[in-house]
Amino acid sequence: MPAPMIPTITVFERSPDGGRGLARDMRVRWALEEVGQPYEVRLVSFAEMKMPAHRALHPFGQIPTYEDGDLVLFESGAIVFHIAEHHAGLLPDDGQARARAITWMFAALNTMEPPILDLQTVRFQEYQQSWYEQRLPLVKDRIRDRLGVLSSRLGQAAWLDGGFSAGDLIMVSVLLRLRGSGLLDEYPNLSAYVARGEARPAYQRAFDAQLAVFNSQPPTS
Ligand code: GTB
Repeated sequence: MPAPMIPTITVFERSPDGGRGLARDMRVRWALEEVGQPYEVRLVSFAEMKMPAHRALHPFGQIPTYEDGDLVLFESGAIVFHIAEHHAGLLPDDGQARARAITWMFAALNTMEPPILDLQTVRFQEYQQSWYEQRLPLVKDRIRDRLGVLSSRLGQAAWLDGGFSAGDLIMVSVLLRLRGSGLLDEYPNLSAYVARGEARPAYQRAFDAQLAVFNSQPPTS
């Protein structure tokens, strides 16, 4: 019997998040840990990401990528979906529940993540603009609109639709980007939801693995 393939993912050689697990390889690692699939990691520098060899895997020259035999994927959502489709544990068996879990994955990526990314753009790239002070509260309010709806929908449930699913995995990963903004603290049930995600053993293993990569790199001078 041939040995099972071990997928390889690419991750930042030195993540700009300082090992806080905010880069998008974290959601892929988490999914692989949830389903018990071992994986290998290839570290890439910012320069390597833009070179032809990496662009052959990821046209936009980013991380993460996923290679499993002949299959090459990019886009963290697509990678997590692929993992969830090919292993038990991240999508329900019931067809309708499965479709709803997939819907939550898209909601996290298409509805929640864009305004959250806007906030990062404003804070880290636009802070010297004359209109920064005017734009910041507008962007924060757009996030509050989304968080308010999500908070009402979640209520006191542990997860978005029954048991933990890939929808929760992506949603928690997206909401984690708000840490430090104070916005999540305005919605105690969402803060507790994110904490529940982080407390999962698979999340912890994924977090420790990405932190180990960060700590293995020599400090920049
Ligand atoms: N839509 C794609 C996906 O979901 O996979 C987006 C991929 C993406 O943005 N990758 C980023 C990247 O490769 C890393 S995660 N950037 C390098 C480049 O574009 O040249 C984004 C990220 C970066 C930094 C932090 N941080 O410092 O906290 C967090 C997240």
